[in-house]
Amino acid sequence: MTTPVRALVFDAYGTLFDVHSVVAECERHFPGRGTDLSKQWRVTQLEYTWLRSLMGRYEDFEHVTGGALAHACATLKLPLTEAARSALMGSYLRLTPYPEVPAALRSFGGRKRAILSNGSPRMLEAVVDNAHLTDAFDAVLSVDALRIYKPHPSVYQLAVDRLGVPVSEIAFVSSNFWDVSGATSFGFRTFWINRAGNVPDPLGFQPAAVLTGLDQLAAVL
Ligand code: LAC
Repeated sequence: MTTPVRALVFDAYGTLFDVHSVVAECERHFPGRGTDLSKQWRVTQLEYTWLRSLMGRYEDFEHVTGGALAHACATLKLPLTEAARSALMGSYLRLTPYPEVPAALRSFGGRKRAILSNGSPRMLEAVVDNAHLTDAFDAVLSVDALRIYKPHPSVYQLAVDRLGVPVSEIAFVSSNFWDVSGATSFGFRTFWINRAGNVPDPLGFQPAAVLTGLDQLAAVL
């Protein structure tokens, strides 16, 4: 018999909130290039989290996200004015949740629910509050307390420590396969929300289940 799941821990960006909801704002400043910029921005943002963690040179996610935006624009030869920079960074605080997310978060009975994210506390508070989801979580946990990014094992341990629930009773949910890999390696039971039909990375770790939306999770716990 599998151990019951007493707590659910969710990744934020790309899992609950659509990072590509910035496309419209990107498009407003750089017509025809919104999708390219959004993709390049996200990929660079993640690379910088890994680089900074490996170098032991933590700067918070807002700093990383701003640097990634500047580099993505330079790479794509898009002139980034201060006004565009400010508007695009602001749009990151208002990312929209995926459509099924608000109702799904309320379908898990009495289980604890937490966010565990690379986001800075300020960014997470803003995005959760803007989506009217503050009441949907028992805790919003940021790597900022540790000054290192996912998938360092200490980040996943933070959820165990803060929730006071054993590793074996926590389900970790992410759309980012590298995050699923890190969480599985750490010891969590993991669920991959693969909305985009992505190919799993061959890192040697498999989730307990692959779902195409958060609304499918309650049925498999
Ligand atoms: C997060 C990034 C990894 O929310 O999406 O932690």
